[in-house]
Amino acid sequence: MFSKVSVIGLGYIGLPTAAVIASRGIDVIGVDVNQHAVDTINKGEIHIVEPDLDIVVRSAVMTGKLKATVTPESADAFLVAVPTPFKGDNHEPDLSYIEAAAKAIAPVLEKGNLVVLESTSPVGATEKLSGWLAEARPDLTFPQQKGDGADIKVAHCPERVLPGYVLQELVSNDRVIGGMSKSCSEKSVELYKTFVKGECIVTNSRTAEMAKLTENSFRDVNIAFANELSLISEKLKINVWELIKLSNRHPRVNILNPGPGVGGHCIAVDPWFIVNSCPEESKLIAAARNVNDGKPQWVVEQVKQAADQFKKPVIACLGVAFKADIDDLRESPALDITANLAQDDIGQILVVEPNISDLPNQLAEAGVELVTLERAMEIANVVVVLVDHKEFKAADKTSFAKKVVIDTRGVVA
Ligand code: SAJ
Repeated sequence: MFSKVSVIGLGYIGLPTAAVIASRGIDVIGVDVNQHAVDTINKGEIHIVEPDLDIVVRSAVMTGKLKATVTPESADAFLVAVPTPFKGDNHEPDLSYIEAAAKAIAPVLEKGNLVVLESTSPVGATEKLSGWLAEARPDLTFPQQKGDGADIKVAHCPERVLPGYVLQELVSNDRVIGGMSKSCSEKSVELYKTFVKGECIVTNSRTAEMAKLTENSFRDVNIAFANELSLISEKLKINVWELIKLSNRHPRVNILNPGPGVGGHCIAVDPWFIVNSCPEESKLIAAARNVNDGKPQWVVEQVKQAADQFKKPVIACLGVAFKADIDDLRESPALDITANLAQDDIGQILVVEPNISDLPNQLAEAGVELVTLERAMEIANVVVVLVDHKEFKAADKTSFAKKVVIDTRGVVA
């Protein structure tokens, strides 16, 4: 029975998870090092953007089921959802946030507690987390010492929700649960069953870690294939969108969409965890990463060539978010491309981004202007489609015919 659950890290995964668990009538203590985030949540408001999250958080806080704090307190279970970025040229995973979380919860751990790592992690991170807990609490036993009989149960259950659909996917997605022992898995399933309608599938912690990395690498490799086709098609004067549509008519072919590069905080990061741990064996995964990372610069070069045709180029960049129909600009190739164009001073740069009301400083300070689609189509001579937002898909395509168009998303093509 779980009457009190603590969620460590109240970001894009931790906050929705905390709110959903609270909505099931369980007391939830959300812990974050960011005092501003804690204060915002305790007012029933949110500091991140995700559809309907504001409603669920407000109701959880108002009913007293969700409380945020900077200091961990005792609970039946602890879910750790902190960032795991990479550092340095070798893309080494940075586990410092997990280590800090372990040190923060160790003093309040009690016999019978469950600790679940949800952060996307390199293989072996859950065992490391358990090691840090054991170091801090020699009075308790952990699965690496006592297996099923340990005082504290430890597991990995990677988050798999798609930004923009987090609240639905938190409940409906299947969960992979990797306990450090059988009893660790069983206790975790019991916890997840309180709010997950999908299946909870049990494995060990290392396989669960690798499963998450594999999912995002699968996606990255397949997007890289599409991006590589877009470079080849440009050279061979073939419309890549038509090419993919035709190839996908084969019953066993399903090519993804090329784009300006891979953005977001997951797909462009997670494959490096595999490459870093097995560089010799991960040649395809590393090559895919490099193809996707190289795409923004290729787009910049295409735009420069197009702008060269005009005396006074006016370039409209359609979209700066990292993918369609969201306002998230973090790790966005579209934003990078636009910033690069502005920096290189190749002409007047306009941005159309229906999901934001102010440009980020980086663009505003470089003289970039945020305009409506109508205005952009009036004055631009080069139009660069960087995001397939619904507004661009719905636009009258005849107006594009008069422009030089670089369409990285197949919206006009
Ligand atoms: N993209 C393409 N072509 C495509 C599909 C995507 O260029 O055909 C680009 C998008 O424009 C975007 C990037 O890839 O820049 C990533 O977008 P996404 O929608 O594919 O994925 P994310 O990063 O928003 O979320 C992913 C999801 N993983 C998978 O679909 C395997 C999500 O389920 C994970 O929970 C999330 O990563 C995560 O947190 O790891």
